[in-house]
Amino acid sequence: APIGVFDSGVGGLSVLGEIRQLLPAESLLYVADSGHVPYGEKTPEFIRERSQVIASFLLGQGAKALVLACNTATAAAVADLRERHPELPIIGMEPAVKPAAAATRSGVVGVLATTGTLKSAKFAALLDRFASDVRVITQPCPGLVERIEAGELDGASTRALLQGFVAPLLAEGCDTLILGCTHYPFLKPLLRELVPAAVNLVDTGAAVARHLQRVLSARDLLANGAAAEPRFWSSGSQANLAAVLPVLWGPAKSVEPL
Ligand code: DGN
Repeated sequence: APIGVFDSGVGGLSVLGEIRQLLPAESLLYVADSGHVPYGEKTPEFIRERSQVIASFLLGQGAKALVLACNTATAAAVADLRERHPELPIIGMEPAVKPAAAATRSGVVGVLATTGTLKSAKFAALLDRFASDVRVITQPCPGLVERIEAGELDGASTRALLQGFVAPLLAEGCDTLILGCTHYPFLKPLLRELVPAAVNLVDTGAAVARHLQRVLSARDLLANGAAAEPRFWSSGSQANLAAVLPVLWGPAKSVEPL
């Protein structure tokens, strides 16, 4: 059976890539809720509703596990989905505050994420648990997700926008930046140009793939045999997802309507 992965748009492809690399035998299903991107400024109620609709769709496609490859959707909806599907392995994202607190030498950590993630109770609880010894500065990044959805990973407008978000964090002495949105790992090459080499960039895609592996293994759900071709759905423009897939994923795939 396949693994169902979803995001508000193309950001979750950064997580899908980590899953493909670690678990090449797994068949993968991906839903981009592009008809409703970005999630960052939507209400938690709206995001919970969308997550229910997409989870039901993926279960209908036979998914044996779900990955919410979106920090914003995880903060708003993972508890609700787990309540509705108590038997189903459901993996979510969370900004890498704990690894960042361990990595910083300056004691100042910056978090780049959506407004929704930063305002959530889940994020507040995460700070309470792991950020006692470090100073954490949060930076919402409105507009950045839209640039990545357009496949613009290093154009002048993306560069200017990102520079504006990062400069105040560097001025405050951050030596570690948390990429707290699954879209942002695609900006790592550009970020590396914009920040000093000593600054750590941390994200959670690889850790989430390892967690998924442990959960599937514990339930004896790991695939054996060859993976089927991955399938992609979009609730918005299929042409847009098809155009961005070669940049963010690999050889062009057909995109189905959701
Ligand atoms: N990719 C999502 C996240 O990790 O938070 C949200 C992006 C968005 O829709 N704003």
